[in-house]
Amino acid sequence: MTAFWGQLLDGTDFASRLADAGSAVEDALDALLATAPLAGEIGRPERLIEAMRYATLGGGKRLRPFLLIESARLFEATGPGILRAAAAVELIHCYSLVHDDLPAMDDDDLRRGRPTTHRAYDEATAVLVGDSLLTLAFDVLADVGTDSDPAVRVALVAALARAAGIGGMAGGQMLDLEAEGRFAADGRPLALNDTQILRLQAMKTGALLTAAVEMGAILGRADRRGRDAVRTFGHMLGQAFQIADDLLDVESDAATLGKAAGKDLGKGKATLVGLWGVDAARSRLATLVAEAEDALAPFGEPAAILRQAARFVAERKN
Ligand code: GRG
Repeated sequence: MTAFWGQLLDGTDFASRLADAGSAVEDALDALLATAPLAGEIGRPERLIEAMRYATLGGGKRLRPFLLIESARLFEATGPGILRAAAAVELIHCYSLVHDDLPAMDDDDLRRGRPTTHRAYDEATAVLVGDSLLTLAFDVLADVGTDSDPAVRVALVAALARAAGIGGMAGGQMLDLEAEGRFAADGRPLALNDTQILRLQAMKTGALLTAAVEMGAILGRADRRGRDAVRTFGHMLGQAFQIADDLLDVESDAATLGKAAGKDLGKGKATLVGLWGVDAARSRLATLVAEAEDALAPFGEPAAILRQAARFVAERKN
């Protein structure tokens, strides 16, 4: 951890800092997904742990862990708990991708440039992979190795639970499925207005990104103002991330994205790009990046890397 932290402090450019965070989190995830059971566990079935590793290791931008690490750094947090919390957020993200790809949800064959977990294994295993990644995330946060202060551990658990559950990601996914018209008598997509789309996306995508920066602030014992400032940043970043994602779905291809492209239109999915058109969505994206950067103004230069993250989110190609 100390070596990693020193490396991170030395890094000057965004890409190398993102890569360093990604490889440190990869190592942390690798250790958490070891085959040997933890104290209190009876056993780790070989097929399940292998599929969990497949779903988690060796892919993805690791954006959420990066945000957590950089937020923790902004608030001068130190210690191994930062990487553990970063890994916990990525475990939740990976679970959501595995379940989202299932035939009962988005029914996708490709994720992170390779077969989705239910294609590489089977549906029942993929359901259990998601369940086990979700559970492991909270196990990691609850463990004393994450922070010696139980109040901090509880605050981390609460922030992640609220972001991932009924009022956040899982709830947003429900709204998304409803918007596709799945539960409508005529099966037709619902015509959502922009307020409804923003709410759906804030829950489905924004909540976890916001939790990542908030958890960094919790580890750094930030005061209420600091925590609110990074939450505002996360909220703007989440909107920007989703608009960029929707633009990529329209303008990119599966080879670049590592997942299917053009799906939103095919399903009549409610997106701001669909509602406003590409040009207006692009202009809103630029405004959101500026708003995300503004939210960090009180922190000055130490927040430069998070401001760059907002630009990265808007300009990314996958
Ligand atoms: C199944 C509970 C449940 C929730 C699913 C995350 C999610 C909610 C759905 C994924 C589908 C999707 C494309 C959502 C839009 C934004 C998103 C989360 C994209 C994937 O995140 P990236 O680009 O992925 O950070 P990598 O692979 O880089 O980690």
